[in-house]
Amino acid sequence: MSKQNKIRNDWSFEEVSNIYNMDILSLTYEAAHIHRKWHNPAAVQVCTLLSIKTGGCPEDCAYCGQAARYHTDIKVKPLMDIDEVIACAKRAKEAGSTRFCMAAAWREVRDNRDFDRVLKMVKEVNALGLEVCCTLGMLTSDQAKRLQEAGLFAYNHNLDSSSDYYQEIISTRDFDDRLDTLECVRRAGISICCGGIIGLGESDEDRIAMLHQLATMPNHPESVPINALARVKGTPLANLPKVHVWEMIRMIATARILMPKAMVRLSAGRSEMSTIEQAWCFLIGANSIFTSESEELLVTPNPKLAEDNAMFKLLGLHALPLKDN
Ligand code: SAM
Ligand code: DTB
Ligand code: SF4
Repeated sequence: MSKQNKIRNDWSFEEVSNIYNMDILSLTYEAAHIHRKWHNPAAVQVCTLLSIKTGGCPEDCAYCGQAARYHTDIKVKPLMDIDEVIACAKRAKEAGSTRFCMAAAWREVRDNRDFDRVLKMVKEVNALGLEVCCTLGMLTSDQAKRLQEAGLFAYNHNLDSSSDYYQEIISTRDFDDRLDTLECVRRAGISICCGGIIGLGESDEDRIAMLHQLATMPNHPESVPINALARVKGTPLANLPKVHVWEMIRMIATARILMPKAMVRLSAGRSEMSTIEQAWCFLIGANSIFTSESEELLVTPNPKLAEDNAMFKLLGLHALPLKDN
């Protein structure tokens, strides 16, 4: 059993690989042990996700149902009104969420009236006492600063995959663009939410490389979402095989061991997982889920609120309460 009592940023590729490749029961035991040392294992943060601008995105991310160039069944929706968003955030808070994440299908933020509207949304959601998170694509340092001043708590911008595999999945931007945005976010003093997706056809080495990159950042991301590919009809990856739950478990457990303090979020993929499978994820270190009123994450299915509440009750979990500030 590792005696990990401190945060490390100097993991070698080989160390990460050795953890990732442990036999599943030893990995489970080790990750569960570390999880219990750093977190209350009964507390799971509930984050509400809202797609504030849906579809019509100019990027070509091969996994994404919102890319304009693929023929998906998704309806394009313009940027939502502030009032609607705030009403949704209030309901989310009442339902036990402590984090509200607004996602826009944009390649990058532009300095226009839409951004001004998003800044107002951030301000108002922050005033509700929720952790407010956005994922809006690429940012400049000035835009990151304006978001921070409006009260943004966290910004989600995933590595998605290894730097090598990234170019197989996206051609309209490169991996370094992702890193540049993350740097702007960090410098603006915003908390970082950064993880990735598995099931894109990548190898185990790609997964290990992505985890290695996250775990060797000078400061670990405070939040690490692990997504299983949600296969969207019409996208180039629609016919790939379903991600097996053991693969999610391996990713989550390794992330938990490498980045003990981070919130590890069991993100896309839950609707295809049983309660027992999700329970295993909570056991080995996942301590957050995404919910949404629409029963869709952004454009793919997600469990119903009532199902999640029943699962929490059955597993003896509770929603992580708001921190007293
Ligand atoms: N447009 C912004 C961007 O790409 O950064 C924000 C929204 S995007 C939906 C946020 C993240 O969701 C992506 O980086 C990706 O990791 C994840 N994601 C998108 N589509 C997915 C899918 N079909 N299955 C699993 N994860 C997905
Ligand atoms: C993240 O890593 N996962 C969430 C959140 N960040 C924005 C979104 C997942 C999207 C899943 C597919 C969809 O519904 O479009
Ligand atoms: Fe656009 Fe984001 Fe989807 Fe890529 S993942 S196509 S940037 S919405």
